[in-house]
Amino acid sequence: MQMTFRWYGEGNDSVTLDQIRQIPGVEGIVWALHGKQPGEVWEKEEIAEVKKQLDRYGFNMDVVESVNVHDDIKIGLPTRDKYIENYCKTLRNLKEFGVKVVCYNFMPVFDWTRTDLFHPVGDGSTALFYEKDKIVDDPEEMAKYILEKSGDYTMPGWEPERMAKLRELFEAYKPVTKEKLWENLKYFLEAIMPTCHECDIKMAIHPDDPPWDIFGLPRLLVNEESIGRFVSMVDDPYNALTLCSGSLGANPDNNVAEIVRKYCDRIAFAHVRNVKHFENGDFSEASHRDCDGDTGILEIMKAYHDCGFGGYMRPDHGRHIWGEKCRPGYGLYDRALGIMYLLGIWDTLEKYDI
Ligand code: CS2
Ligand code: MN
Repeated sequence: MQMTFRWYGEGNDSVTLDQIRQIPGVEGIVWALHGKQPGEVWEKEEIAEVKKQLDRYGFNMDVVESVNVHDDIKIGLPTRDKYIENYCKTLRNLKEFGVKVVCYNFMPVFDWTRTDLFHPVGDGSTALFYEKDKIVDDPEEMAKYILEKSGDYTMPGWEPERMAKLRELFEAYKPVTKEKLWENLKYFLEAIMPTCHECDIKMAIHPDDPPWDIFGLPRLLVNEESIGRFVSMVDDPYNALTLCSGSLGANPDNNVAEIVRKYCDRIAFAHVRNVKHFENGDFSEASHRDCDGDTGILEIMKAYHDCGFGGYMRPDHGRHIWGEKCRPGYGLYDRALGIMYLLGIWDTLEKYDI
């Protein structure tokens, strides 16, 4: 297992590389060109600039999160082939810099959705929160709220330019049923697999968050069954998973550790995040400590260890603690605590062979 840390880039993150370097055990930075629109080619000079920054601190750039997929590909429009071609160009450029894993998602319109970005946890800290009843029919309301609350930083998938076109986007997705979306995902993957082989880059899909249909939009990767469908639909080692324990774990019916055991050979990238459920279906994100949530962090780490997981791992969303001003879910302090907890479990499993 190789520990990594997500960083949004210079001038785009409250956390610095110098700070990340002081967290024990971090070998690589999970990065992206956040200024790029889906469908645009990532140019070599732009990638080289990030490499220069990471090299200064001895970090690798093996994992990208995310190269976003253009809506025309998800919707299945004729223009998708042009965007697939651009995607392949980006993969070829990334290969030049040694990138091994590209994380992406196939969620229509929105990336992850929460109803409160700074919900009090009860100990003075705040965390991302999902209140079922607050999911109103009007996604524009939600977008307005999220944009207002995310402060100076734009969150991936919730860019203001994108939100301005929300109604149009919803209209465009109208004919896309769940089955159609599966078909479009298959088309995309089959088209890019040869380039992935050529470049030795694994495509690692991130599950949908939350793992259920939302605002009438279909969601595909939500449980064990759908993950099974995904890996067999394009049965290729380069068609891989970003196994996000928090996304899947938002549904109490999902046993994430079991999913890890079942699909470990296809997991290229592990996101470890803890979630606490409430009886009415609401959930809150929690510290990475096992007993602070219901995701089963110890079981999950044991599952990875038992399977001899050799891929990349990162702590996922953290709480906002000690008054830190940061991107929602992506502060320094709680994710650093998370890393120490995860590495503590891992080192113990390694040393005592349990
Ligand atoms: C999220 C997502 O769970 C997560 O890691 O913060 O924004 C995630 O990066 C994307 O869904 C991956 O494409
Ligand atoms: Mn995740």
